[in-house]
Order: sequence, then structure tokens, then C-alpha cells
Amino acid sequence: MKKYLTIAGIGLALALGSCTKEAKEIASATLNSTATSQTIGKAKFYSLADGKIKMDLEINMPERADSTVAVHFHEHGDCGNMGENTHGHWNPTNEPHGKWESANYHSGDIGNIKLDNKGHATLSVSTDRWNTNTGNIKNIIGRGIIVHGGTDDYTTQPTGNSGPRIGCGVIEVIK
Ligand SMILES: [Cu+2]
Ligand SMILES: [Zn+2]
Repeated sequence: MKKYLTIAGIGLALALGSCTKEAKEIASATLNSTATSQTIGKAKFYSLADGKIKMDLEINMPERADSTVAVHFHEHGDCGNMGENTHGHWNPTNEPHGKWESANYHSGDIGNIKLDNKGHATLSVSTDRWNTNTGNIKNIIGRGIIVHGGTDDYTTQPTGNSGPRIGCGVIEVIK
């Protein structure tokens, strides 16, 4: 019996080992309130074995409990002037604003996220629209991430009419 448990243990260790190998954290962004500068969330980016990049996003805004916020990648990694310095939506493929994984959308149109009764939410997305290659149009490093206080209607151009910029962060490479 003990022998089988040891074999199972080795199997588990191998599985965990290959898992960490497939998902390497390559970039991250800390999201801060534009009003108070307090941290309201975090985005972590991982490179996957299939070449895609995965983002694990977490938001903590107790003051926004039971509401919906909208998240986009914006063009510039400058959160000054209440997030306005990030300018408009990052749009490397010259598409209209839209809903994630619809026919057309900006490559950072993450969209609406429902916060629970504690103001907490998590979201994971994987895509081949992103990379971290210097000089490549899909490179997400240095882009801004904006959390909006309203909801994205997915149709108004080019913003989705998503409301004020309540949170902001910059995607930074992890070396
Ligand atoms: Cu936005
Ligand atoms: Zn957009």
C-alpha cells in the first residue's frame, strides 16, 4: 500500500511540475483607485504552452459591492490625470469597440465584470491577441488597464460608454 502511495505522490509531483512549466508569469499590473491611490486589484499574465497569454484578474472594491464595472486595456501606461493619460482603448488591429470574443473588438476589451456583495471579482481570459514581444503590435507591456465605474454597452464607439475611470494600472514585464 505504501508503495502505491509513493508512486501516486511522484505522479502528482510530475503533474504539478509540468503545470508550472506551462504557465509562467511574465507580466503583471497593480490596479489603484484613481481617487485614493489605494490598491483595488491585480492582473497577472502567464504565457501558456500553446502560445496564448492568460490573464488572471482580481478586483477588490468593497465600496462598489453588488455593482458592475468595466475593464479595458488603454493605449498608454500613464495613470496620471485620473487615468485620462492612458488615452483611448488600445486597438492594435484597427477594429471597432465590442464584446470580448464577438466578431470584432479591441484587443483589450475585457468588458463588464460583476462584483459580489463584498465588492470582489475574479476573471480569467486566455487569448492569442496578446504577447510580450518588443516591437510587436500585440505587445501588452506598457499598456494601461482602466477600471470604469459604469457598464460597457459594447456598441458605443469607441468606448462602450463605460463611465468614469475609477481604477488604473500599467502592465509591467516580470524579468
Ligand atoms: Cu476603458
Ligand atoms: Zn474598446
